[in-house]
Amino acid sequence: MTRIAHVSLRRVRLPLVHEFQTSSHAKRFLEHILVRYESTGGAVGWGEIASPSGPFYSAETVSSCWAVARDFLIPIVRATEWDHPAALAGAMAKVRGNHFARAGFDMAAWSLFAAASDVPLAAALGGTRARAEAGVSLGIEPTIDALLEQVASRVAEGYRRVKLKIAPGWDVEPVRAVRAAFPDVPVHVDANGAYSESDIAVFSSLDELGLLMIEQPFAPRALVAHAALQSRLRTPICLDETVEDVDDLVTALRLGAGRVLNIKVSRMGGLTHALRAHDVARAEGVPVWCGGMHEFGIGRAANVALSSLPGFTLPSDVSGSDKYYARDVTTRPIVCADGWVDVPSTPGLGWEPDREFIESMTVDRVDVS
Ligand code: OSB
Ligand code: MG
Repeated sequence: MTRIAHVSLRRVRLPLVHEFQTSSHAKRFLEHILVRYESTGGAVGWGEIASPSGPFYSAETVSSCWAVARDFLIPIVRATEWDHPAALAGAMAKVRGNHFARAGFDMAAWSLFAAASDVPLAAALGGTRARAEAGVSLGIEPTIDALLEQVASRVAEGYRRVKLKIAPGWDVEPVRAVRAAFPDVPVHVDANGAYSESDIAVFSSLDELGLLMIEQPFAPRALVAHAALQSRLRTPICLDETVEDVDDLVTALRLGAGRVLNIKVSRMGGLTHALRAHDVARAEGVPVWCGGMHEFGIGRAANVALSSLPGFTLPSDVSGSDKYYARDVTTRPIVCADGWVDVPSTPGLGWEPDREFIESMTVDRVDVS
């Protein structure tokens, strides 16, 4: 049985190498919360709470995660004895919602469990692939030329699929330009729920462009609208924000609201829940891929491990650390070579957190023993 003796939270701020435009503003740095466990037996685990700073992707923010972690999750973790990460996830499930916050704590349990069991995290999860196929996510650029430049450099780096963010006013025209300039590159688009049912014409046009998928066209809870759109399109709809748990997935599949699933460790509430979504999707014949939240090296390592599972048959958003950060929180960066990220075969997370660097970039801390 495992009992956690020490829990540390570090709110860490890293500069971004390429500022990206969100629906609200341009970002130049990101803050994520790193979670460190030490068990009574001396085993160590790390997790990452990769919430965006504002409540625009989900309802969570870095500050809401900080408060929920400090006031509710730390007490649960310190009071629970567990033999498997799923048991700790079960104890944390009495906290409603707050999936990003719970995901960081669940990830720390898995990385500790894998390290203490002397197996790689990927193997502990049931992963079977030696490498993860890497796609890259490109934000809204100031001009189409700037976007084409981004695509060219990422394709030259070897990325095997390009995802383009779209929003009203930045959709058919830039996507058509990318398809014309790079006809052989697999492309998909991600709307992050920015459209409504009155925008059907945009999706009819996108449907002609041979895209791999159209991700999250409508608002998260608009399941019926997604089903109606999917019935009119050849291009598969991929759900992201809509699916926060396995029940959402079952509902979406029953309604025909999508044909592909983006599994994010953060959005699902951790690796335990991501694994369950993978198993359900696989049983239903639904292809999945691993989405990202601009993770630092710890969350990114979990994404790589998850992507080694057999149902991850599409390229994941597992770019190298260098796409976002000049220096990552691990002693070695995560590297994407020729469009693939190797799944580590060393026990535990597979990358060593750089504690000195983490402390130097920390803007707030909590330590409970
Ligand atoms: O919808 O996939 C998304 C980042 C922040 C919020 C939403 C999304 C994203 C990404 C990031 O696309 C992809 C990555 O981490 O490489
Ligand atoms: Mg998305």
